[in-house]
Amino acid sequence: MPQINSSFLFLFQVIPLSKGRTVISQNIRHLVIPENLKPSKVMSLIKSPDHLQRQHGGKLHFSIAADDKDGHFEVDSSTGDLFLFKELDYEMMSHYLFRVVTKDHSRSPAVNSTVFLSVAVEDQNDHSPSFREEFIVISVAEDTPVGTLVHIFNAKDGDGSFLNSRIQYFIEASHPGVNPFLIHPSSGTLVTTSPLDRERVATVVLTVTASDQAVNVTDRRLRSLMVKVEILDVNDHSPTFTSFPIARVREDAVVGSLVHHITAQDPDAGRNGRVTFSILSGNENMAFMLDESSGFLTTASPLDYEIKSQHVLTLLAVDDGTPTLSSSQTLTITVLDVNDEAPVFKQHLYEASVKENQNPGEFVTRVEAVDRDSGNSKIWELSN
Ligand SMILES: [Ca+2]
Ligand SMILES: [Ca+2]
Ligand SMILES: [Ca+2]
Ligand SMILES: [Ca+2]
Repeated sequence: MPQINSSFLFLFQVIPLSKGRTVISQNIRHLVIPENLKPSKVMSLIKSPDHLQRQHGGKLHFSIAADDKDGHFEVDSSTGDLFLFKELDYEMMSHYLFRVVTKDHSRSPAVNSTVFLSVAVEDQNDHSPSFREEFIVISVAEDTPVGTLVHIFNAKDGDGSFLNSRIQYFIEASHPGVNPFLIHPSSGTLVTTSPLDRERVATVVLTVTASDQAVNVTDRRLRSLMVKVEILDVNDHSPTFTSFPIARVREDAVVGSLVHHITAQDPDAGRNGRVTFSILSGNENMAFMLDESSGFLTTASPLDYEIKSQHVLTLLAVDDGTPTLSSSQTLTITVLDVNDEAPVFKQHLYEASVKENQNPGEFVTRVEAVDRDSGNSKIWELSN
């Protein structure tokens, strides 16, 4: 009889057989084999086979029951050594149960005995976690509240047992300090941990790593995924005027002359930052025209310092977001006087008389003329 390790389970069963006195004794032997074991001898089913064979006159014959052969295990027919013949794969098959039949030809009729071999394959960490892609792009609006779920990572690990396929995640940002995201180590959910601002950081590149949890830390396998997070713009800035709120224009400027270049800034992207201009109020008699996209303010009709020396316009800058945001500016335009008025005497005719003996330089009369240009009212005193 094969010598059996004390930890093995014995199952003896006597079955009445039609073929006379053949006795089949059944027992089960359990063994555990790591899945990465190279084909080799696994064990001896019989302690000291030579001795046993001598006892039985070399007439013991071992074989795996024909129905149980699947090519992974072989038994040496004379020594009873069990060989692993083909590599195992826990993920394909984690357990084998087969019978080894021993025929003792030294007796007549031959006596058969059967051993059940129960082979548990021990999982090795031979699969790495894997992501479906190597690079992904995800996008998130900049007004996303803190704590919002942005993405769920789901790496798979082909190992069959719990820890070898259990995955833990961690992330690293390509620019340290610029990482408004956190990943849950076991669920793989990516959430925002601080407010986003596209105008400050428009793109965050993360490396998401999945690691299995093999018992030996050195056996753990990792796989990484590059993630580009695009922060999508939200219209969260109003345009702000950058042009000076004061302008000057000569009163004789021809119609269409450039008065001022109105400019504004809006840091939002695309339509959210596209600014157009308009005159909200103060453009009496349509004196000025403002090009809504270029911001060029030109004269639209002749100016007259003497009629109106200062124009105060309220300008509006509006972006193209949804909804739109706007701001206004008061622009003061000073009309510069030009000497475009001839002096006009207050009287058509001045009469005066001069004595013939009057000394040169003595007062004769006073004539007064008015010039509508600024500061040009004059009084002349005529003297002899
Ligand atoms: Ca694994
Ligand atoms: Ca495995
Ligand atoms: Ca805007
Ligand atoms: Ca924005």
